[in-house]
Amino acid sequence: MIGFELTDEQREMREMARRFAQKEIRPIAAEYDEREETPWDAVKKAAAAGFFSYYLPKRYGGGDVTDKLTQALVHEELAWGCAAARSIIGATALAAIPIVLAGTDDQKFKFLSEFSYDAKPAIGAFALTEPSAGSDAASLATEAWRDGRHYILNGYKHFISNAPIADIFVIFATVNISRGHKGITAFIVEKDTPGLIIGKKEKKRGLRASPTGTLAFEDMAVPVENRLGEEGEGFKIAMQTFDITRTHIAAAAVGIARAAYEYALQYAQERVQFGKPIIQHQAIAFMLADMATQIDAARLLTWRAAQLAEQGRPCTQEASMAKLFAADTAMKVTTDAVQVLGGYGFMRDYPVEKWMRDAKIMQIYEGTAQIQRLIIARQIAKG
Ligand code: COS
Repeated sequence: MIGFELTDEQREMREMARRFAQKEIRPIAAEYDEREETPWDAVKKAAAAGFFSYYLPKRYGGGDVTDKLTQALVHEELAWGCAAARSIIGATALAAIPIVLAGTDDQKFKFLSEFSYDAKPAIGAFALTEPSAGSDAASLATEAWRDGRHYILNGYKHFISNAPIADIFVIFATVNISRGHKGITAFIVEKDTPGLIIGKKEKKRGLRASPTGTLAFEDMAVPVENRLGEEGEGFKIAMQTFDITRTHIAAAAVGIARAAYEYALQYAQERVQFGKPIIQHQAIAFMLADMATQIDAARLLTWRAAQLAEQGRPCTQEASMAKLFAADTAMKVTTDAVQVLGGYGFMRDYPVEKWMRDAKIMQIYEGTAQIQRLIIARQIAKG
């Protein structure tokens, strides 16, 4: 039985996220994009409204809205407001979810509760990527040596979302590089840990209000009780996290595409050329028809992946399909929206070119489009 009806709770949460995005995020999006600054005011308001913690279990201070489809609805709305603001919240979830999946009760109490302070929540960062380990995450080289009650970490990470502003980091390092992915181990690290060096903030094409940066670890001592899972379990923890968060990215991509489509549709209804609104020219009408169809298809793939994850069923393939299709849709729809607006679309006085810049990273972060195809291909080959 396939149902497309949302429950009252899901509709309510979507409405709340929509109102928040309309009132608090969309109006400031262009300004913070231009200044490449973190929109702290919106971040604080988002925390007060519960967007940093609604999905965490009540036992650890969260809002207990653990339903994955509801999470997808929220990510779509927040990204509709501004994909950079959503990314600050999403990258924090990317650090919190491995703790939900693999943390001990003590770790959950300590760290998930910090993500749940509505007054000033901890910002999270997930540190996997290295200069020589991007798509090939298992080849990471940051090392962790056991020394009594501590691990000593040395290494370097880059392209880490939220790194310049994070309070809590989930860091992946290897305890034995010769063991490949079986040596990778996850650690929870607090920002004032000696030896943690927060490096330069990257300059980016899109998502410019969401800070991304580098991290270095110089003999950074991490207590054994901050190891997440067992030695060698880190890679699987990362992959299981992606099974959930790739659906968040897919939903965010749908949100960006919807923003651009709505704007282009309204423009096409108002803009008159050759004596009639341009939507009455088939060239434009068919572009809008394709945009609407692709957005619906991307959303349905996203909802399916979220629903499977919610039911605790395997969803690796479906999450990758959703992320792949939704990210490509966001890129195509935003590019076409610029085209519908013509010269206006190219100008920074209009929001469409920002959506096009923001869409690009959806095809790259949390696994490129090519990696999603690799995952799907491996899954279908397995049968
Ligand atoms: N859930 C649980 N376990 C998983 C899994 C999943 N979704 N995906 C893989 N694994 C397990 C495999 O079962 C395998 O375990 P065993 O050795 O016990 O059989 C192990 O992890 C290694 O898997 P695999 O052989 O597929 O690893 P690869 O090194 O070939 O790479 C990809 C896997 C390419 C999928 C992975 O490196 C990846 O996702 N890369 C992209 C990284 C990324 O998204 N970076 C962005 C960083 S955050 S912005």
